[in-house]
Amino acid sequence: MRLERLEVRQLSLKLRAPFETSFGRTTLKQFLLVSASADGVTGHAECVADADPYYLPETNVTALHVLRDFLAPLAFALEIGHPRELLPAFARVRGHEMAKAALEMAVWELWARRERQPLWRVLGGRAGFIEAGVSVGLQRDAAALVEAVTREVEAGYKRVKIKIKPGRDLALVERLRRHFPDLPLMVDANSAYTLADAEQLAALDRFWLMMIEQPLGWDDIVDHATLQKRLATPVCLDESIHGPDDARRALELGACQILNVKVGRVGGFGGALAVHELCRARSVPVWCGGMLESGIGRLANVHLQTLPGFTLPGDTSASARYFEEDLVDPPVVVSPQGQIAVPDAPGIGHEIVWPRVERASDWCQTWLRP
Ligand code: OSB
Ligand code: MG
Repeated sequence: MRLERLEVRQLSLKLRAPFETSFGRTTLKQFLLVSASADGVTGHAECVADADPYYLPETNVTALHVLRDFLAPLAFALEIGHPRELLPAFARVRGHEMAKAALEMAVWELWARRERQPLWRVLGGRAGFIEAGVSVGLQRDAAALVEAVTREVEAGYKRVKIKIKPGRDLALVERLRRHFPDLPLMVDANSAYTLADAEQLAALDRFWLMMIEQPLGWDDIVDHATLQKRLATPVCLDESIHGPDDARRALELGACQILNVKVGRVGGFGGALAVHELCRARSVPVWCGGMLESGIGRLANVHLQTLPGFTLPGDTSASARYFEEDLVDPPVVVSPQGQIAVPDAPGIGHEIVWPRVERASDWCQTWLRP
């Protein structure tokens, strides 16, 4: 298969409510949508870069630059025997995993549609359901947090993650634990602490959390290893892991006991499959993170989580938590039992509603194979 045409557009979708983490507050979800065409079939994927470099260094502008000037020419030159070949073909480009992933995932989606198979099948997963978890942003105060978590538990979510940062941690967790003693609960700090906070973080041990996600530096695995030795609570890495080599090094150092896999952070499905394999071989649990994706990226995450190593519920929740009107029809919904049905139609498996995509588009560029 040879790619004939690539289309990249930027979309802006208003979030129903601001999402706040230790690194900032998002009110508008602004992202690139990549469409790859060959043999009269088109595949689509969402880029998880943001407008700003506050989670990781890539932005929509760097992703556009790297896609247009480096990745698109490499992809057009490739005779594609399987989508697994994309990531190795991009190897000369260092970093820029989110840009790589967007193009690579669009080719996987195209591949699945061409074979008339759901994405889960070409990825090697299974049909059925996945367990949905939810990520609750920083709230105004403890009462608002209890209210927000109550709403999610009542909606059926089986695992709740809350965002924390210095000064908004122990007391909130303590309060939540009083209301929900048995709830599978975890916290995500998005790199808001340093090793100097080790004692404060160790105080979380008495709340039997499932894990603490990325407490220290966004690019660190050494300090996390030091911290993990001082904590009973498992550390989970997110920001620091950009592929199987990072995962292997982090596990060898003892920097974490659990890994968050975000396809966009590890260069695409090829990277995600490799991290998944590595962790499975070592019996290290993985789960699928989220980046406030629209239905297009959200469904890609649903399919990925049908792989056997995804033994913990991820951060994939219902479209309606974030968007008034999603770009896919039907939207992603969560059952009262806290599950999401895995679609069986080709590709991501739900229809993309193009008039909505057009309405949300800021601009669109088309590149043809030279
Ligand atoms: O650290 O997992 C994170 C959102 C944006 C950037 C980073 C993170 C998150 C989330 C939200 O936690 C997960 C979601 O619901 O998509
Ligand atoms: Mg995280």
